[in-house]
Amino acid sequence: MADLDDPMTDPFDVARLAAQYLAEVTGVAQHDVALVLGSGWGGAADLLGETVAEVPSHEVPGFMAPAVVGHVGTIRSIRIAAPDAAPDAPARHALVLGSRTHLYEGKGVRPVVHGVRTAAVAGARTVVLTNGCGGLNPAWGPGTPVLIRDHINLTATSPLEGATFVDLTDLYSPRLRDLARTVDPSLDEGVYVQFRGPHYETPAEVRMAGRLGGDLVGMSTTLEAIAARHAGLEVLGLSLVTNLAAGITGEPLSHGEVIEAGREAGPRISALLAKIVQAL
Ligand code: 8IG
Repeated sequence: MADLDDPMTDPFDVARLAAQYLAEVTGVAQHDVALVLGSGWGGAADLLGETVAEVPSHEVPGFMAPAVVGHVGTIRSIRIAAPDAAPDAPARHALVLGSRTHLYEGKGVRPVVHGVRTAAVAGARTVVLTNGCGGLNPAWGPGTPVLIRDHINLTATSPLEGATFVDLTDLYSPRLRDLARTVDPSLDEGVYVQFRGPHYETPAEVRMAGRLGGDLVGMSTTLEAIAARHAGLEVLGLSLVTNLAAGITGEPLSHGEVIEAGREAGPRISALLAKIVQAL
């Protein structure tokens, strides 16, 4: 079996196996859009449309079991409900990746981006990357969704191997950000800074992120966005601010607080995300 861990394996070969497996078990030959649901965003799947099939992630070639409590370990195929404005539009299908592998798990970069590569091979043209994160802007209280405008990758790594030079100008599609704002004109935008984690930042690191031009701090998304662009996907990034970043308020951060903010904001942001996907 093709193994992502083997440096001789082409990770796209494993993505092809995964996409083929998903097509077989879901009965959906082609998916149109993929979603990666991070902390707080899990409820969106139920609002998107009718679930056609649900598969435990670790049964799909190249996927790992989830490592974090509060993350859902399944991949779902969902028939996207037609938007009110176009009830007779042709059926579209979403591939919903309910768990992600994080760089901090120490399994390398390939597993981190395997989901978006699989989505690209499965036919997706668009990927929506969501996450829970810390916010630097005191006006963004816990529970505020923010569009990712750009990112700063502080992981010191890349999902691309060899001399693969990919343009990241407009990585986070201006077209899709505009479209999201047609659903909710109040959505703000920010620059997402990815740290490796799993520890949260020190207050000095948060100040550094701010001076570098960052607005949001987290432990995911940027490597997936790079891999998505490389694979030809148009990227929409949505962050849920679940906590103010370390040192902004002086209060300590807790994983419990993060989960609770996600739970509280869940129904509201899930409805927002479902409407955005229906409008894509
Ligand atoms: I949820 O404050 C969540 N994820 N790095 N910092 C980092 N990741 C996060 C944070 C945070 N909150």
